[in-house]
Amino acid sequence: MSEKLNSQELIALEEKYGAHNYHPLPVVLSRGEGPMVWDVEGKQYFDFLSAYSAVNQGHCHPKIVDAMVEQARTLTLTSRAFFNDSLGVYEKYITEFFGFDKVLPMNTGAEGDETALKLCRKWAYDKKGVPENEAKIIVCENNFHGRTITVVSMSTDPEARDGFGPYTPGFITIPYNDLDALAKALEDPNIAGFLVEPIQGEAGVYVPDEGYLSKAYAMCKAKNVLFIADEVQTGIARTGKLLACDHENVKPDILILGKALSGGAYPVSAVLADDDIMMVIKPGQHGSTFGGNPVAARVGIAALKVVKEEKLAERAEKLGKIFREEMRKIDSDMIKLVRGKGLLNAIIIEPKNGKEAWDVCVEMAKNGVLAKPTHGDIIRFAPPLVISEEQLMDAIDRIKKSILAFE
Ligand code: IF1
Repeated sequence: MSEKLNSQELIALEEKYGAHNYHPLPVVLSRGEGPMVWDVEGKQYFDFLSAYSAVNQGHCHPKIVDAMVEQARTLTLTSRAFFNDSLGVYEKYITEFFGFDKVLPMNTGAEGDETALKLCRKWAYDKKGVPENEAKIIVCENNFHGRTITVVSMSTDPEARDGFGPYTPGFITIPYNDLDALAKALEDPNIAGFLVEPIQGEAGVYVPDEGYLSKAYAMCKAKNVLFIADEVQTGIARTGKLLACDHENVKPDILILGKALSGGAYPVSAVLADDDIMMVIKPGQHGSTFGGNPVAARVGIAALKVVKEEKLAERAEKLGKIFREEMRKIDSDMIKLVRGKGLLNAIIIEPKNGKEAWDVCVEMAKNGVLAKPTHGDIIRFAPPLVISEEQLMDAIDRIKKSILAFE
């Protein structure tokens, strides 16, 4: 039996045997519970990334893990060649939970976005009368919808996109939070849909102006264009409402969910729509080996139940306000801006004495808080929504101490 490997040895294994498609902070985690994680040496951290908002219900939530283990011991996968006793129960639960006629179950967020793109194009040809192969979908600059070739074909981020051509055609890019640009793009009769993140997470928690979503939705309806909300990161209570679209009472024509749909226990994603859209996909036109498998179904139900039972949206709303207020009190010229909604927040870091966001994150890790910079100068803060107010204040003190260490 090999003795327990330490962090350095485990990092060396990933360095030698794993693709170098990430540059992680030098922290090796081995256990998680609620808002806390522990590294191999036993050091405890507040997790302020939540696996990019997949662990909203907290690490290893007992109700979610129990549901997963019980189903995993019973029946894990049937494929969709046959029915099973979990999928229909989950489909009823999730469609009633979010208020849509139907759901198409997939596994990852990117698959959810790809599914939404196929659904939108098919609807355009079958229902809107757009000429075959002419459908166009409007997307926003600085979007992030996943890593597949078609999804990065929509990206404006050279790091995500360059070197992977040739690209999928049929996308029109407009500035985010710009209704005039949307109005102009909507003049094209072959526009099938508008795919948008209600808050741009990867772009640095870019919150659009009040009214942007509801006005954009109305403009799409006026032009018979589908409004497609990618709530993979902003959904499932993260921004203080069940969905970020709920802040403006917008019901998207197509809703994409992922990440916290499983509480981080298992890959579960979903595309929801009403019959007039969903029924354009016929048997054999779309699918996935694991999509809608029994374990995903039971995990999805358990994860959504926790959101309601523990009032996670209300918690995110209340604690998010406290977080932004406390961040804005920090007396440091490194903090250029604090922005966010619910418990999806970010600070923009002004480099100081050659120190930047990465250095702040390394210092925070030393002080027991884990977060990671995006786009160089932005630190995103997204703790599990189960964090208590007392724990939040403790973590805020550690964040303050870390930032003031550079004064
Ligand atoms: C990575 C980013 C966040 C997403 C939205 C779809 C997907 C994501 C709005 C795809 C995924 C993840 C991917 C992960 C890091 C993380 C991320 F930094 F990449 F951009 F959260 F902002 N729509 N986001 O945020 O879902 O296929 O990954 O399940 O690729 O490094 P997925």
